[in-house]
Amino acid sequence: MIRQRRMNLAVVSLLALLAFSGCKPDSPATTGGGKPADGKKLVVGFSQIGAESSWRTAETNSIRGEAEKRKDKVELKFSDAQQKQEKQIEALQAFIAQGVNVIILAPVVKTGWDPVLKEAKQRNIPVILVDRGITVSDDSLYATLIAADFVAEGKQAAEWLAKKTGGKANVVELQGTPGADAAIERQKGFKDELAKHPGMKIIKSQDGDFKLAKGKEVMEAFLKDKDSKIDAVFAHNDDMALGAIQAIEDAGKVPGKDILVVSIDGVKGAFEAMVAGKLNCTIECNPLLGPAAFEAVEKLAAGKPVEKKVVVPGELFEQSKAKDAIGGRKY
Ligand code: GZL
Repeated sequence: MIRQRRMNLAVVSLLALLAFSGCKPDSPATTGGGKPADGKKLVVGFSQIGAESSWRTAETNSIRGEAEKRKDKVELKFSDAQQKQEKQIEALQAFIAQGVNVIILAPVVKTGWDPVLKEAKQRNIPVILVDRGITVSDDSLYATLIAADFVAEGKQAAEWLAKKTGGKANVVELQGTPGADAAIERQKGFKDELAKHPGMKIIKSQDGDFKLAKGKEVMEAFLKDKDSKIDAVFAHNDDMALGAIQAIEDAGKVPGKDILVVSIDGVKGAFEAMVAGKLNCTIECNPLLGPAAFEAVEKLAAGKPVEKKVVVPGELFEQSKAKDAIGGRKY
C-alpha cells in the first residue's frame, strides 16, 4: 500500500515538473503583433533584400507606394539589407523589439530563418513573404508567400530556346544569387526541361548575383574560352542578360543573332533590348507586389485568414511582341 502511494506521488511530481518546465504551448505575445492599438497607426516592418537589380527597385517602389497611399493609417519601417541575410535578421529583430504589427520579408536566401521567425511568432507578429520562398521547420512561421512560379519560368525559357534552336545548342547560364529561391528554382525548371532535348547542353554556368555588372563580367570570361562555341545565354534575370549583351558586343559578336539571349523578369530594359533585336525573349516576373502585400497586411491586422501561397502570374515576351508591348509596361 505504501509502495503504491509512493509511486502515485512520484508520477504526480513528474507531471507537475513537466507542466512547468517550458513544455507548455507558446505563450501568447505580450505586445506587438496583428491589430494596432486603438487610434494608433498600423506599423509594418519591411525587410528588403537590397537594390541589386531594376526588378528589385520596382518591387521596393511598389511596396513603399502602397504604404504611402495608406499613410494616414499605416507607418512603414523600411530596411535595405544590401543582400546580406544577417542584416535582414537584424532588421527583423529590431522590428520585433519595436513591436511592429506585421512584417513583410523578401528573403535573400531560402534557409536560416527559423530562429528569427520563431521570435516573431512568440510576439504574435505575422510575417508576409514576398518574391522569394524559404525552407522552414514549420510553415506556421509565416502567414503567406506572394511569389511567382520560378520553376515554370525556367521551364518556359528552356522550351522557347529548344524550339528556336531546333533542340540543338550549347548554352551558358548566368545564375542568380546563390541560395536564393528564384535562382534555385529557375535553374531546376530550365535544366529539367532541357534534359528532354539531348542536343541542348549547358556548357558553362556561373553566379552573376542578379547584377548587370557581374553578368557582364561572367559572360566576358565565358567568351574568352575559344574552345567552346556558345549558341545561347540563359540568364536568371534581365539585368544579367543586359550585362551579357554588352559583353557579346564587346567581343565583336551580334547578341540576339550570333548568340541568342533568353532571360526572366520583363523589366523595361529588356523590352528596349528586344526592340533593338539584342534580347530574344524574356519571361515576365511581376515585381509590383505592393497591392497584394498590403491586401494581406490588412487581412492579418483584422484577424482574417490569408492564402498560404499567392502565385503571381507572368507571360513570355519575344521580339515580335516587344514593340507593341513596351508602351504599356508598368516597370
Ligand atoms: C524574383 C526576384 C529576383 C528577380 C531579380 O522574384 O527575387 O531577384 O528575378 C531580383 O531581378 O534581383
